[in-house]
Amino acid sequence: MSTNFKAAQTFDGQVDGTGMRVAVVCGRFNDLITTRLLDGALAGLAIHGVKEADVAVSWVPGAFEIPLAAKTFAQTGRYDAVIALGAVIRGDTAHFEYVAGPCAVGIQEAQLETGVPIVFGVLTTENLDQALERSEPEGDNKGEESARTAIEMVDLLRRVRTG
Ligand code: INI
Repeated sequence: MSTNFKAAQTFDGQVDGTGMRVAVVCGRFNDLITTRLLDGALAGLAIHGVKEADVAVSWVPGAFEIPLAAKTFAQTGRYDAVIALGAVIRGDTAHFEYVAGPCAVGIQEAQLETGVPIVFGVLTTENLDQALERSEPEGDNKGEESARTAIEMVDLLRRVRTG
């Protein structure tokens, strides 16, 4: 007999986060952008049923610090998912490579090691305009997308773990 886990997944953004507890780790660097991502994530969680009291928001200096903070939240066992938000903008600094790559790799390692979904809601863009386009208050917003991803992954993993 096959089990259709796909039935639990949706492709139209309809996810249900009722009862889920979520930690959000947000980078302060480029906070013009990251506050927009945070607003999007909080709105997305609320729209999909996650209670404000079940959301913990924490700020870190920049994207480089996100993996450690996210992993620490995941290890507590108090959160079903962690959403990592940040903005790494290439501009004309070579620092980009040293921040964006380790941030992505660190987040992936942290979620694989802890078994807790940690969503990569970190924008990596060439310039500020691109970052603004991906953090629209009423349109395309990586934070809002990350909220849906977190809920979908929690739901999927629960179904897989309980058979
Ligand atoms: N941090 C970011 O979140 N985005 C950036 O674009 C960025 N740049 O370009 O330097 C950045 N640097 C800071 C870094 O994340 C650390 O906070 C810092 O190096 C201290 O560890």
